[in-house]
Amino acid sequence: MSTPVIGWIGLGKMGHPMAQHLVNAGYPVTVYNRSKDKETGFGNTATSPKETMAGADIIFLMVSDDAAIHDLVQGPEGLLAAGVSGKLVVNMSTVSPHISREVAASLHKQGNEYLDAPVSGSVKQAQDAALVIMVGGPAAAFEQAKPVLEKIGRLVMRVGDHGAGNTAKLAINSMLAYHAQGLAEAVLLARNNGIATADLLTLINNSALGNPFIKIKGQAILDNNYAPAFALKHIAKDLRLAKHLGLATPLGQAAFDSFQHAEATLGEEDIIAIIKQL
Ligand code: NA7
Repeated sequence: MSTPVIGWIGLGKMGHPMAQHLVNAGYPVTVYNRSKDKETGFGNTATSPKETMAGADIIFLMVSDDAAIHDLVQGPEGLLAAGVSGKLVVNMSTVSPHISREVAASLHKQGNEYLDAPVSGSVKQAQDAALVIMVGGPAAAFEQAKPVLEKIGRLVMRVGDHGAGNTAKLAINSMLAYHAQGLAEAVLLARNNGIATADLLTLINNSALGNPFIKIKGQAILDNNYAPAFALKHIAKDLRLAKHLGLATPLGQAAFDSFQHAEATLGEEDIIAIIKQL
């Protein structure tokens, strides 16, 4: 297939570096973001999702949540309003499997294809093109998107049909919530009993429990730096979505309660800001 024309919608903390990789790889890319200031630096911009859809072969979405997808797809200036066919929409946002299946069905009616392709990894992995990308949707559409996704991720894997990528992502992010809360609780237990946080983190990072997440978030606790790499409000959303999938285990319920409670005051800070609530 000749080089596909790319439409990219959503230039937040994740979407911006991801779209930039596709520009750097030589794809013709047109971007759209609701707040126009975030489009600065990109050559080709569209005035609406509808225009983005009409002008591209593969249209990527990287936005906050189900409500954003609903607006961008069904809205008066949304993807469906373009009334075109033969396009592939790849939704990389973390959303519910339910909305993925709904959007896939609406797009199919017009003769378009859809993949859910959420990512594991945060801003650093997005900047390094090292995301782990899990895909739900038909194999043929997957093969079409794969070469483009490989410019953004270090692993691109199809796990099933529409919604399967979202389901895998929610399982992973429930575990992410346990890691964040677990690290915070261990630091507090040690600190309250006279162990320096720096010492505890050195021990953890040299043990079997040391991993990139614990290393980065441990450093954030030491630096008292809660600027969002992965905003706490996003994990609160993911746990709500996971609950709809049946998350009701002891850890799952505890993490759900903890992050819902923290969202009102700490939602705009990083996930590890959960330590401030505890
Ligand atoms: P950010 O940095 O909070 O960015 C969110 C993006 O979503 C940003 O481009 C927003 O546009 C856009 N957005 C949000 N709501 C809407 C609506 N209703 N319509 C159009 N566009 C919207 O999030 P991240 O980049 O960190 O995360 C993106 C996804 O990856 C998310 O699913 C995470 O869970 C994982 P704005 O600039 O506000 O106009």
